[in-house]
Amino acid sequence: MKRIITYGTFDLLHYGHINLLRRAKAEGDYLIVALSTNDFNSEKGKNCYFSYEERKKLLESIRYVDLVIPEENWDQKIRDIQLYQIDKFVMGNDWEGKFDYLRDYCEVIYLDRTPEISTSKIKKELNIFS
Ligand code: C2G
Repeated sequence: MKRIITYGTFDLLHYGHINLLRRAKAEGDYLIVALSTNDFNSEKGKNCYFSYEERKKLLESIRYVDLVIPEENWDQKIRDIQLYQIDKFVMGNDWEGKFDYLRDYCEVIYLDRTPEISTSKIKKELNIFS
């Protein structure tokens, strides 16, 4: 069974996120999403609309997602890959190259982002100031 992992905030879940999750799952059989906690989002400088629990519920309702775990810091990826016996680490290509160090532990794949949609664009167009 090929086990995949991906990381993110997934706030104001939109079809760009779904495109990523669908293609990540297509890389294997079991997809784990490491979801940024509220505290880690503060560290990332992201002001989330939905709480961790709300974002987790949304992700768990997606057919491509098999497990959601908390992402609490930048440094947990190697531990996660070993703990969950991950075969492939998948991220959108806005992160191209940033996680190549993980190639010592598993395959690293960067997938094209869905260009025309983003949470910040949604907030801007709905006039929600982050
Ligand atoms: N994404 C995408 N297309 C978009 C928007 C996002 O493919 N239009 C992808 C991103 O490339 C990422 C995933 O969806 O792989 C989640 O996006 P974010 O929630 O913005 O994740 P980010 O804040 O970049 O967190 O340790 C890694 C970080 O937690 C990544």
